[in-house]
Amino acid sequence: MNQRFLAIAEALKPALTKRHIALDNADKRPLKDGESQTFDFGNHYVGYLTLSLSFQGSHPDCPALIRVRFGETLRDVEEDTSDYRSWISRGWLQEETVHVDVLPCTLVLPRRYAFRYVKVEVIAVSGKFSLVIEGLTAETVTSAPEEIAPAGGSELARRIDKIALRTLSECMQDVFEDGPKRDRRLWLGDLRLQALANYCTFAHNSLVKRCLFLFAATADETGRISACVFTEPEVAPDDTYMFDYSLLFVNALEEYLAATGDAETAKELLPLALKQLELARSHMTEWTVDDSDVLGWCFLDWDLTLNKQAGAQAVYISAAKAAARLCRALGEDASHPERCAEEASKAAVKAFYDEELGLFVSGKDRQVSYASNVWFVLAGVFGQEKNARILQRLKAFEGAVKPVTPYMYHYYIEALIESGLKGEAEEVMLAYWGAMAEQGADTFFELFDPDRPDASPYGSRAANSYCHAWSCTPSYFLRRYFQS
Ligand code: RAM
Repeated sequence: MNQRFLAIAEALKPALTKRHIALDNADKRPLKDGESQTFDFGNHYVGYLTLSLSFQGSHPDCPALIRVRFGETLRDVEEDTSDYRSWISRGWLQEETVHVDVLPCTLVLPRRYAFRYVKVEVIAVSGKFSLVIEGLTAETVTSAPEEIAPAGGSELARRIDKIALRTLSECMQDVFEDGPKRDRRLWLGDLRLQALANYCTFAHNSLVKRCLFLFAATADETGRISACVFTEPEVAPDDTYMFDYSLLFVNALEEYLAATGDAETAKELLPLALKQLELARSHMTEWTVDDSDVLGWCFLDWDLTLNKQAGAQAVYISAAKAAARLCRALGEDASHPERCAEEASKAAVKAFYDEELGLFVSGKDRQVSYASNVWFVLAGVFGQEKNARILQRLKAFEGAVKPVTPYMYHYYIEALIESGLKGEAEEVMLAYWGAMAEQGADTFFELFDPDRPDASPYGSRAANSYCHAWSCTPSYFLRRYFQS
C-alpha cells in the first residue's frame, strides 16, 4: 500500500450532510401475526432508520418478532424473497428480522439502507396484544453539495436530469459508490462516469481526487490497479482485476486534469497510469489482445454472452490515446503511448475489422456486438464518417449483441455524438432513460433492458440495484451536448 497516496486520499474524506425525515403513521393500525404496513418516503433516500413502536391490548407477554424490509422500488418490498436464488449473496437483501423485547420502544436499525419504501411485517406477537407503529424517522446521508441548477430542455429531458442528479447524489458518500444498496463501494468503471457527470453538476472535485488516490494507493506490487476498492474497516483493494477497468484509470485521470487543471495530481499519478498500458500487454500477443473465456477478465457490459476480445483491444487504444493527451498536457514525452495507440490500431483493423460486414467482430465465433463496435468508434481507429457508417450498420445488423446496462448505453451515446450523430444520440438517450422514468424511477437502475424488464445477470431481480451511479450520465450529456 502506498502510504503517501493513502494519506492524501484520507485527508480528502468528505463530511456527510445529514437530514432528518420524520414520517408519522396517522393510521396506527394494530398489527397481528402475518399483517404488515408499508410506508412511502416519497423519494429515494440513503440513510439510517429508527422506528417508534408501541402496542395495543394487554401488557405484552412475549417479544414482538418483526421483519423490516427496505425497497428502492415498491416491488422490492412486495416480492417474496424466501426462494431467492442468485449467485450473489442473499446478504445484500435489505431486510432485518428483529425481536422487540420491550414495548413501547425506539428501535434503531443497524445498517445504512437505500430506500423509498419500508415495509414492517409482524411475524409473531401473542393473542394478548398487537403491534402499533407510531412513526418512522430516517437520517439521510450524502456528501453531495446542496441542490444544483437543473438542466434545460424538454419536459422529459428535465425529468430525466432530475432523476439522474438524484442517482448521482445518492451514490456520493465517503467515496463515489457504485450503488448505495449494492456494492456500496468504489469501482473504477463507475467512477469514470460519475466523475464526468460530477464535473458539470456538483463539481465535488476533491471527491474524485480522493478516489483516484485510493485506487493509486492500493495498486499491487506490480502497479496493477484493482477494479474495486473497499474502504471499511480499512482501505483495501478487491482481488478483482479487470482489463478495461485498470485502463480506464488513464482516461479518468486525463478527464480529471481537463476538468480541474490540477496538474500536480496528474503528474503524481501519471507513472501509474502509464503502467496500466504496460501491464495490459500481458494479455496481448504482439499488439493484439488475446481471446479469453475467463469470466470477468474484462467487463464492458453485464452480459455473460458478450465476447470481450475486440472491445478490450479498443479500450486499450482509447486509454493509450488518453495517455498521450495526458503526457502532452503535462509537457511530457508522449511518443510511447502514441506508438501504443498506433500499433494497436493497425493490429485491430487486421484482427477484428470485417471488410465485408463493415463491422468489428470479436472472438473465434466472430461475434458482432454494440460493445465491440462502440468502443472501436470511441477509440477513433477510423475517421468520423466511417464511424458513423459503422454505427448505422450496427443498428441494422440482426443479432448484434445489444447493451444491457446504462453503463454501456453511455458509451453508445458518446460514440454517436463523436460520429456526428448528435440528434440520434439524444433520441436514444431520451428513449432509454425515458423508459425508466416512465416506470416511475426515482433513481436510475444498474441494469435496464427494455425488452426484458426482470433481467438480472445475478439470477434474481431482487439482487439488482435500482440506484446505480453509472446511470447518472444524462445529466452530463444534457449539459455538455444537448442543451443548446
Ligand atoms: C457490479 C458493480 C459495479 C460494476 C461491477 C463490474 O457488480 O455493481 O457497478 O462496476 O459490477
